Amino acid sequence: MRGNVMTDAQRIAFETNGFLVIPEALTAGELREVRAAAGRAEQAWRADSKRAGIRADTLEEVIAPIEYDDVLLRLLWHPRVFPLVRAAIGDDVMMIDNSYYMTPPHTAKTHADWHHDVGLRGVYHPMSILMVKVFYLLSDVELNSGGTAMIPGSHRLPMDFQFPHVDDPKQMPGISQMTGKAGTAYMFNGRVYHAAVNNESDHVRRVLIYNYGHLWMRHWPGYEPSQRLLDEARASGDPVRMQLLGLGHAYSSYLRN
Ligand SMILES: O=C(O)CCC(=O)C(=O)O
Repeated sequence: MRGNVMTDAQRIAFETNGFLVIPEALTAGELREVRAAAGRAEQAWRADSKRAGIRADTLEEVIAPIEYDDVLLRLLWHPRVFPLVRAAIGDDVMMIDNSYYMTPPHTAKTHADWHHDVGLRGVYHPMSILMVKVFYLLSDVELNSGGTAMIPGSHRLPMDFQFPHVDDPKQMPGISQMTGKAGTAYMFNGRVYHAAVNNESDHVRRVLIYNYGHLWMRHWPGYEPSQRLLDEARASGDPVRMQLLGLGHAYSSYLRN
């Protein structure tokens, strides 16, 4: 693994809290381009109800935005964010799933109550990182915008740790809410206990999500890359692009540069 990609402050934040905020991860120009691409994806998705996704009052999800537009595909290996993910996961990093979430205004309840994304029941191994998820904010997110809330340090707790039950996600003790301007990114260890708070604002909350794990894992069911994306990745000859889409030997491939 390449060293010194994270600053000391980033490394300490990620190890102790389990998450890291990357302000201005997208430049103004990138944000414009990504928003336009996400808008095109949303339009195509809305025009065809057979396209995979969630169409609910609490959440609209375009499944696999990387299939819709190369701008959204290339965010998988964004030059300021992907090196941080690779530093956290290791050189066998692979994409697990990817989504475009649109949380409607004034949701009656959250689309995602408190949970871990990953963890091995019966195995307490707090130093291992199985998944890292990156969120890119495409809209400004404030405390009441339906954003992610996390419990700092909860990735170190065993899977059977008893968190209190709360009716409103914001009532969970000790939470830290992810807020920021559009263009901000944050990444977190999938073992961190997290939720989305209710969107009490007048605005749709828009985020792109890229989830990463190891090449020996499987893509989340329903998020497997299409044959077209795999063929294009092979044709590109780009080892990062190929491995992120799952091409390589599960037990011996890894990125070398
Ligand atoms: O929408 C959010 O902020 C939370 C999403 C979530 O819980 C997840 O991706 O696992």
